[in-house]
Amino acid sequence: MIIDILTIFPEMVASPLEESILGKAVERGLIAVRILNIRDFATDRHQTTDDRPYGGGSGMVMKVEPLVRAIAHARAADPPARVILLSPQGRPFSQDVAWELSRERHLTLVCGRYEGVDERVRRHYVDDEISIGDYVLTGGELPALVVVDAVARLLPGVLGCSESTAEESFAHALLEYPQYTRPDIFEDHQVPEILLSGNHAAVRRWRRQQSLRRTWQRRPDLLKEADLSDGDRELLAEVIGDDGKSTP
Ligand code: 4HQ
Repeated sequence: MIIDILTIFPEMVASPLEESILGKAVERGLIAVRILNIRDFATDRHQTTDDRPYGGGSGMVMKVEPLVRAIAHARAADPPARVILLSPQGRPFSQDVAWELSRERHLTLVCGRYEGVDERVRRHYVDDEISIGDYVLTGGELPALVVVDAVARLLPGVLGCSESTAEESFAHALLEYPQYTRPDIFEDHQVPEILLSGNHAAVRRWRRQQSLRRTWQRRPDLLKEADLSDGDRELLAEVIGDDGKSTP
């Protein structure tokens, strides 16, 4: 998959793409990330990318010409890009949206700054608009990295075979069960006995029950979407009323 990131702060997005799983994915050619500086597409002497808003008011607006030239450059590639603007007004990003984007061959992520981009860019030159959440950031760069990270890990070969994204999508809508590693006792804190038992069926049951309980306690909204089996309902009934803080 080709991913372009259009930004006036290329250094802000570069290093996260060099580390760890994303860095490996790039090295192995599973994703090709091209960071394009919008400033390079400005045509005036000062390479201006922003200007004052028509109608007055505070802050600056990203100019239409450099953005449209940068987008045209990305679209001219083969295969042509799906162009996505990161903005609080976009459709909410989610695991489902990440799966959807993972099926594309070429994405172009447009990062705005200041008060945002000229409305004509949004209306006529962008295919999709995505928000990573209901809070206000200083620019679209961090949201673009969030999207790249969530999408890249779904591509075949990006994760080691131990972490299965298909399994994840199956279990989807439930929170993860608690994880422990050595030592089995740290200060006063014991790892739940069942995890040391070697009883794989009992461990599976306990983990499923923990996922259900956590989801019930912290994200009941997710539980409404999950299709629970009769067995799940029984597991949940056993632990409803637990405060989630007591030792399991
Ligand atoms: N911004 N999800 C303002 C965001 C944002 C978000 C991006 C701030 C664009 C101009 N983007 N700029 N939340 O807060 O995507």
